[in-house]
Amino acid sequence: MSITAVARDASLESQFATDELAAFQRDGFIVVPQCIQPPMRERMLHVTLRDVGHDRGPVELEADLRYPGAPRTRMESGGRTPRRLKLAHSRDEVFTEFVMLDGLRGRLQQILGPRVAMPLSHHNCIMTKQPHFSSDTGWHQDIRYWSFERPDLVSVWVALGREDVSNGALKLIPGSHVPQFDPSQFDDKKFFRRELDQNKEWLDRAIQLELDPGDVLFFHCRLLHAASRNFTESPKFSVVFTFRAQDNPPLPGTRSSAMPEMLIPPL
Ligand SMILES: O=C(O)CCC(=O)C(=O)O
Repeated sequence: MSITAVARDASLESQFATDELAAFQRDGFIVVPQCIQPPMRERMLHVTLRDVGHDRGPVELEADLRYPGAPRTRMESGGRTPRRLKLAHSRDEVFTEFVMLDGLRGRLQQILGPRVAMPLSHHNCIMTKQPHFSSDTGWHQDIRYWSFERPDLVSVWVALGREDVSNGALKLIPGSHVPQFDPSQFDDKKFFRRELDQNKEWLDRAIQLELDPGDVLFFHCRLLHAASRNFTESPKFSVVFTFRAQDNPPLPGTRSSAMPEMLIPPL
């Protein structure tokens, strides 16, 4: 299948066209090429390079998750390789500027309704894929460890550089945000089981995403996605935030309600 993508100068627009919104509802994702302009992307990259490798701010290490390809302990070679710089929003005001962009707020309001919030407890990170020590992420839905009244959140993924199969760009299964999968279709870590025939029907529909610097992917929290490790000699960086409708609050006493949220002023 071809990826539905916005073709105009998307950074100057604040809305999806009708067919673009329909594509998001149908596929569970849409890419807005060049959704942010180069100066904002460069500032995000500057913050990333300032913090990565300097143990600045909270970091998730590849060795902590031990996905295939990751160092098995923090002590071995590559054991300090970061996987995500957490709490991205607190690292620089450029991220508030990003969230306040008309082109982001307007599009999120079309998907989620007029009042939008950004939970700081999920994503809110700069994903990194480093040469040699990055890992493969299995097929999963982001909602698997999130707890909200409705499983209806949207994440926004900003490519700070080129992303393709060589450096571990996302793979997506269009339309997989719609069905109610049975829990038995997932393993004990809530990864979609590749060996089941009923799952293969879905896995056969997977597409490989390619993003250019400044492109923004909007994707639904139930969309099945995966990614390989980075096979190149250059790191890959992506900024990721998650949004919900204000009338879809986190369930009390869960990880999803453990941190404050940013309420986004309507456009
Ligand atoms: O870039 C990757 O490996 C996948 C990241 C991802 O899907 C996630 O953290 O939820």
